Amino acid sequence: MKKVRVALFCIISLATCFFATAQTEKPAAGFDQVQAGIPSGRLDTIRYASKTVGAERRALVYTPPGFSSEQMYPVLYLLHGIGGDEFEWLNQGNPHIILDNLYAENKLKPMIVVLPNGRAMKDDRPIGNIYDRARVQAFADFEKDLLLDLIPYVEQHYPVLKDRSQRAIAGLSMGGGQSLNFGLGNLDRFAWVGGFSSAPNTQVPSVLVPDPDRAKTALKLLWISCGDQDGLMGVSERTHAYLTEHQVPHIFRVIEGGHHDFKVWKENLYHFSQLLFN
Ligand code: FER
Repeated sequence: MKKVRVALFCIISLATCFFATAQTEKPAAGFDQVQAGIPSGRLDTIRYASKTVGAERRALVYTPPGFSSEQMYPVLYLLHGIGGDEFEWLNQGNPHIILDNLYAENKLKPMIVVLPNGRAMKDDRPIGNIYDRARVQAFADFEKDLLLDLIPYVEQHYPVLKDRSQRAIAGLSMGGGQSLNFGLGNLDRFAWVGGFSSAPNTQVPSVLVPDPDRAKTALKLLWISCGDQDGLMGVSERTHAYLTEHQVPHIFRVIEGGHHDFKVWKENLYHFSQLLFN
C-alpha cells in the first residue's frame, strides 16, 4: 500500500512538474537583444490609400533576412494596443530583433510582418483621451481598412502568398481583441489567429465563434494568452472556457506573474511566431 502511495505521489509530482514547466518555459535570455554578427531583416515604411478612412495611412513592414522578391512569403499582421500606433511594437517590443534572433537559430518560417495603425480614423495618433468613443470605434473600423485597403496594398507591393493558410493576425490588448474579432470573423481570410492579453473589445464568445465546427476545420492555430496578474485576464478566460466547451482546438497560455506589459507581449511573439506557417 505504501509503495502504491509513493508511486502515485511520484507520478502526480512529475505530471505537475511537466505542466508547470510547459506553462512557464521562458525564452532564453537575450532573445530580445541585438546579437552581433547575425543578419537583420529590413523595415520599410509604407503609405497606402485608405478608402475606408479617406486618407493616406502609414504602416511598417518587416521583411526577413535573406528576403528575395523572387520568393513568395506568408504574412503576419501584428497589431498594437489602445495607447499605441504603428510604432508601438517597434519602440517597446523589439519585434524585429526577436525575429532576427529566431531566424539566426533557424526557428522561424520566412514571413513578412506588417505593423499597421489599427485606429482607422483621419487623426490616428494616440493623443488626448485614448478611450474616447470615436477612438475606440476606430479600432473596430480598422477591420474594413485592413481587409479592403491594407491587405490589397501589401499583396500588390510585396511578393506574398494570398491563400488564407498563408495569412496570420495577432496583436496585443486592443490589437488582441481586433485579431480575435477580425480573424475569427473572417475565417476565409485568416487561418492563424493570436490574442495577447486581449481587451474588452473582444466579442463575447458566442459572437466570436458562432459556428465552432467551422472554426475547428478552418483554423490552423488559435492562440490565447494573458498574464495572470493582468486585470483583463477575464476576457481570455471566458474565450478559453467557450472554446474548451465547444472543443475548438486552441492554445491557452497563462503567463505566471505576467502583467499588462511588453514583457508578456514579447514572450507571446517569440512563441506564437515559431508556430506560424508550419
Ligand atoms: C478597456 C480596458 C482596456 C478597454 C480597452 C482596454 C475599450 C485596452 C487596453 C490596451 O489596449 O492596452 O475597458 O475598453
